[in-house]
Amino acid sequence: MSADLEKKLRPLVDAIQSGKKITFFNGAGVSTSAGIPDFRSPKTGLYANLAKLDLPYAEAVFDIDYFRENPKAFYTLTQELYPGKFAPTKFHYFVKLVQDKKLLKRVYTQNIDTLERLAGVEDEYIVEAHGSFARNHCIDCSEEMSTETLIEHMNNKDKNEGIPTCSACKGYVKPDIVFFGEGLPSRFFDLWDEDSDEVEVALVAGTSLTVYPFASLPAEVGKKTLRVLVNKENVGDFKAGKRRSDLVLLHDCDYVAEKLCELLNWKDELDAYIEEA
Ligand code: CNA
Repeated sequence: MSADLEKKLRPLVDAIQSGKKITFFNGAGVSTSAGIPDFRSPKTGLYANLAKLDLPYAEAVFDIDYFRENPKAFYTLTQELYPGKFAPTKFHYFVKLVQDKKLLKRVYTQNIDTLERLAGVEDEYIVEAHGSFARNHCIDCSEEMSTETLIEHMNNKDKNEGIPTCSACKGYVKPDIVFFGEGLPSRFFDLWDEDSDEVEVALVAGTSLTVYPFASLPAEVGKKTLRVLVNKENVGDFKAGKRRSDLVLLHDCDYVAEKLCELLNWKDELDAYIEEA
């Protein structure tokens, strides 16, 4: 490890060793090494690779008004991204290790891939700010559709071109992931009300901090909070509202998780979680 990174990590290592709890704020960058593309990385990001869907603009694939008119783009993409095809990364297992050390406060995640759950992080700690694929509802009458039925509809290309349709009203069915133009789950607001004053260490990882209201969370933590950014580029309030105590680590998420574990003497446990998976 470079001496520079080790020196930069020191305040975080000290905070963890003194028993401070970590609140994670995760984005798509924590899952790219699992093989799930993020949105905005140039060349590899989803938005750079949506040409085949013939969209009027890239974000339309996750826009509720566009979905009402043309659900096919979303379902074409969903075939590639559907949970079950991907395994958690080193970074996800680091979060689980923090939980098992009783040092986890919460994991706010923008991701819809459920990899925090798959790594073994418990429900009570997870806030899926942008929902997940776990449940599905009709966008017209709100009737629920089971995941098994949704997958059956998706796989049956002869019926409605594989687009899941409500048995009650024939409206389109969509997984409960939050689209542009939709509200976030109440759990996000309720828990942030409880947690925002109690964040000791804010570890923000793999996010461009461009989607609100999630993007504003790191700016809302108290002045005594140690804020850490692990990302390939400097973003959001780490750039616009930089605090003197901020740690900005412009590195790969898995790399930082591994180096942190080395400094904490947790490396064997991290490796064991990954081997057992
Ligand atoms: P984004 O806007 O694509 O930004 C990702 C950020 O992560 C960028 O700043 C990258 O530089 C950075 N990055 C990428 N790979 C790594 C890495 N290995 N190590 C460190 N940094 C890395 O994604 P956001 O999460 O900020 O945007 C919010 C959207 C993305 C949410 O609504 C998500 O639902 C949505 N999304 C989720 C997934 C998923 O569930 N895995 C995948 C793609 C998009």
